[in-house]
Amino acid sequence: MPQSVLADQAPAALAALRARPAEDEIIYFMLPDRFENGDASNDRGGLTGDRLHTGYDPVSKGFYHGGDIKGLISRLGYIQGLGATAIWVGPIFQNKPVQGPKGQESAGYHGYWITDFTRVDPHFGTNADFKALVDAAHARGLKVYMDIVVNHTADVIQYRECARSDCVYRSRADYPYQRRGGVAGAPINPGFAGDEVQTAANFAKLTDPNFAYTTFIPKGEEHVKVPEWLNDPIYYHNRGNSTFAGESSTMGDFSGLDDVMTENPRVIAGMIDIYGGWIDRFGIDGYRVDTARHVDAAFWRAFIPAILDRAKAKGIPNFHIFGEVSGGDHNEGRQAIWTRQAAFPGTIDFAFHQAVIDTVAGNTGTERLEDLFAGDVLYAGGETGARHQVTWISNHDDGRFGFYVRHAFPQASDDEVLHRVQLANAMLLTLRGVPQIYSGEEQGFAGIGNDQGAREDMFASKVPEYNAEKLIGSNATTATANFNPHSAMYGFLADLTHVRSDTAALREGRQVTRASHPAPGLFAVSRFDPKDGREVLIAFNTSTQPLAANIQVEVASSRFTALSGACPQAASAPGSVKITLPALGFAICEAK
Ligand SMILES: [Ca+2]
Ligand SMILES: [Ca+2]
Ligand SMILES: [Ca+2]
Repeated sequence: MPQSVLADQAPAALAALRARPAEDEIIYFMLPDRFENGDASNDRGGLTGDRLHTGYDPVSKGFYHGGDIKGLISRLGYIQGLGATAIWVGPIFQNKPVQGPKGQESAGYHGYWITDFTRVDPHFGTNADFKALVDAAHARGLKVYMDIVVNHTADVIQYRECARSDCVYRSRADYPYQRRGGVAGAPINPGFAGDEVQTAANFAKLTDPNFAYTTFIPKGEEHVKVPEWLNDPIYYHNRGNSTFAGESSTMGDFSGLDDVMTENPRVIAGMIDIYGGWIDRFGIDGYRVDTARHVDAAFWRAFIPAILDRAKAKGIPNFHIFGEVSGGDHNEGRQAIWTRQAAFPGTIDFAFHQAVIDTVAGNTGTERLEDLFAGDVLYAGGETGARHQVTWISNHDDGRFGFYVRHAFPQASDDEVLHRVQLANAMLLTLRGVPQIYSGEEQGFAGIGNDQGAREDMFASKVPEYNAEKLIGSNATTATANFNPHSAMYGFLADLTHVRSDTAALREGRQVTRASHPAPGLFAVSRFDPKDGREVLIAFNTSTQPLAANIQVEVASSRFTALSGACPQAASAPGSVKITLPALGFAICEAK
C-alpha cells in the first residue's frame, strides 16, 4: 500500500486495533538484529574499533549482524501477509555492546544487557525510528509488543572477592544485611528489618551494599546506566550468581548480570516510571517480560496493575503483559502460579510447548494434551484466563520445533519432518491461547540447537554454521535472504492464520477435549463461538498411520464445513461425526 493510503486509514485502524482483546492476536516474534538490515551505517552502533568494541561481527553467532528498526519497518508487509496481527520485538534498549571474560566475549545483539532503559540502542536506530515503527505497524492494524527486562541490567557491578564467573551465591542466612561479609562481620545497616518490609522508611536504613560481597563499579562505567538511580549498587542484590534454586532464584545474579533489588519501593517506582514512559511516549500495546520468575511476586503485584492503569489512561484498554516463566518441569501449575500470586495476565506457555514437543516431536500419547488443558482451571480467571497464555513451539532461547523433531526422529524423511512441524503449527494456531510464531518458522528454519543455534538471520547470513543448515520444505539456505512468501511453510501458516482470524471460536472460544489416546494418534477438541455457540471441531493425528474415528459433537452440530483438511458434510448420527485423518494430518470442521 502507498504511504498516503496508509496515513488516511491510520485513525480507523488504530481504533479497531485498540478494541481487540489480547486473545485475538497472532504474534510474530523477531530479534531485530537478525531480521532485516535497513541501514548499513548503524551496523557498528556508532562505535569504532574491532568487534570487541563495536560488537559487530556478522560471521559470528554471538555478535551483532546489522539488523535494525528501519529494516523491520520495511518488512511489515511480509509479516502482515503471513497473517500475524501483532509483533513482539526483541529488546531494543541500549545495551552494553560486549561482555564476558577474556576470550569468551559476546555482544548484546539480543538486547538483554540493558544500560540505558530510556533509549533505543544505536545498533538498531533511534527513538524516532522506533516511533516510526509503532506508527507504521499501527497504520496496518498490527500491534507492537515490547520485550522488557526488570530483573537485571548489564553486568557493570563487580565484586572485590571474585571474578564474575566464580562469584558463588551468598545467602541471607550466611550473609545477613546487618553484617559486613558474614555473620561475624562488622555491624552495618542498623535497623534494617529485611527485604520483606517493603516501606521507604525501612529501605532508608539499607545504606551499605557490601553485606555479602564488596561491590565496585569499574572506572568509566560509573554513570553508564540510565536513569541515574540505576548506577547506585544499593539498588541491587549483590549476592553473587544464581544457582536458579531457592532464594537465589530471585536474588542471584544471572551469570554476572546485575540483579536489581526489586523489593525496594524506590526500585518499584523507578521501573513503573521507565516502562510507563514507553507507553506514554510510543503508545505500544503490550509487554513481554523477560526472566519474570527471577523477580519477587510482590514486585509484579505492584508493577502490573500500575502499568495496566498507565495504558488505560493512554487509551489502550487491552494492553497485554505476558511473563517468561522458564525452567523447572514446565507444567501448567508452575505457569499458573505466576498468574495468581504475581498478577500476570498471561505467561509464555512453556507447558504448552512441552506438551506439543512430547506428542509431536516425541512418542507420548495425546492424553498428554488432554492433561495440559485440564489444567486450565488453575490459571487466574480459570479457562478464560488460560486463553491469555502466549502459546509457542519455537523461540530464540529453547530452539525451534524442527530441531526437536529431527533430534527425536533422526531417521525421519524430509516429508515426515515437514508434516510434524506443520502439525505442531496447526495445534498452535487452533488451540486456546495467543499463538506466537518465531521469525524463520515460516521459511522452514530448524536451527542447530538452542539459544545462538536458533537465532539465524532472515537477511543473507554470513554465519557458516547457519548456512550449513538444511531448511524444512525449502531448497534455500540462510546464505540468501529468506523473505519468500511462496515457501511451503509461509503458505501453510498463512492459510491457518486466516482461518483463525476469521473464526471467533478459534480465538475466543471455550475449548472442550473430545478425544485423546494413550499412544500417538487422535487428539480432538471442540471450540465454541463466544456469541452464537457454533461448534468448531478440530482433530489431529499424531501417529504415522491414517486413522478414522467417531467423535462426539453437540447434537445440534449436524452439518459441517471444512475450514482446513477433510470433513464429513454431515454427522453420522445425532451427536457423532466420523473423522478420517491422514498420517500426521488434521482437520478443522465448522458446524453450519
Ligand atoms: Ca543496520
Ligand atoms: Ca555484575
Ligand atoms: Ca532477581
